Amino acid sequence: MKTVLTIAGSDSGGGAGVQADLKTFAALGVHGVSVITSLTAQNTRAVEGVFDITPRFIKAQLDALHNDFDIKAAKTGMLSNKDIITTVARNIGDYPLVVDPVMVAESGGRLLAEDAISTLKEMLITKSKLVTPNIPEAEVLSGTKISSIDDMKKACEIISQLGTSVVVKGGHMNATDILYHEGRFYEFKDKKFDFSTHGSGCTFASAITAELAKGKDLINAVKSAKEFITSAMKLSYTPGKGLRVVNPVGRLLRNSEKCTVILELQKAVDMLLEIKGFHMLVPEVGTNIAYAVSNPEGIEDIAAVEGRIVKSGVKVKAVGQVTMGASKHVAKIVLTANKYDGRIRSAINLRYSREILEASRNIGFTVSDFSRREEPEGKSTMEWGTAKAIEKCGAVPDVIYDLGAVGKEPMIRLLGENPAVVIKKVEKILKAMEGG
Ligand code: PXL
Repeated sequence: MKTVLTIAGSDSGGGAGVQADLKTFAALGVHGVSVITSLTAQNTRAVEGVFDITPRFIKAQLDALHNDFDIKAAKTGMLSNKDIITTVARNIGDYPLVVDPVMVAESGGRLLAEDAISTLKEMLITKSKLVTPNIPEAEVLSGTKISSIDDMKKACEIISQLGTSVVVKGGHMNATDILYHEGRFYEFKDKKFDFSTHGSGCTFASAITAELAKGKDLINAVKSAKEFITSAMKLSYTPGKGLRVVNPVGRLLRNSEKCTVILELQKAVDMLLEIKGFHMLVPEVGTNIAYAVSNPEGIEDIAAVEGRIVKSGVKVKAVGQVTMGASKHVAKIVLTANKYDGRIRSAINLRYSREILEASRNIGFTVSDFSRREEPEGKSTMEWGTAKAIEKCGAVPDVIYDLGAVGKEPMIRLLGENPAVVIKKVEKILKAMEGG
């Protein structure tokens, strides 16, 4: 593991500052060490207090780290005042430095004394490999007004005269970032979010620093960091009563959850194929069983069997592998049901028969239905039908069926929290049918 250093303030609310930096480092697989410059008494609504650490103790932290670690890259965030900047500049080591010229918190609190800006420029930015201002910060550092991409480029050139590469972040404008590096401009475009998030600047600079430490060149480090911050913003959340906070570990958790979902579903499919009499429940078009990650956003967040599960005689087999996005039909049922009840993440479709429905009712399953004849044009049948059946029932039922239409096989679907629960329902139905 490469060691990466953040020199920044603590955000007691956990969204920005050192807290965001260390989450980002962990998510990107580097060892994070920290020098804390200031404590803020802060939440998602406001900075309620600032307590600056003494320059002496900031030096003590730097010395302790230099005495032990081989630091590969460092970033600075909140530096609060002139003395802190001077201390950091005098005691920093000889590794690539990314300066995030933090001035004001997203909630509005001042994080850098007005009279410290020239010190930041002259003592620290001059030592940096990269400086990462947002538009208001770039206006202060360059002494220009920015309202276009050309203005951003002009500001880059002016700031770069301090002897550094510059990336001006366009989040306050059109979400295009402009990097100026060795005399050339690079544009990084992305989706513009219609909300702002607390901690995004810290996370972006930390991601660049981690990528530099891992050996990427500056252009590719910025490119990776842009992708990282975009997903951290997409997965942002509201832990308090104020601003949204970025989620640097969101993508990591999502990916690990996808692996768990695939493995669990694979196991469930193996079990399903072993159930005696299961072939009686498989429709002509085949069946599929789907399992979603928590809070799925699309069918790519839902695992199923590629090519479905099909029968020939009494033999039932899975055509392909369990993968994300392998089903449209059953996945849309799960997606829709999950919007009504976040606990529901799995479903299977079964052959329609009155016997199966009767068995379901006898067990005490809740049963609801929809009619394809009432379906409005231009809608996805599975989304519309699932919603219709749920609303009719007042909750997500165990069973949703429809009687089909011309060229459309009638169908039964079982829903549940996970594949194990759904398979239990399959087994109960088979048992009840045996008894009846
Ligand atoms: O996002 C800039 C920032 C940096 N450091 C600390 C902060 C903030 C924003 O609130 O609190 C400690």
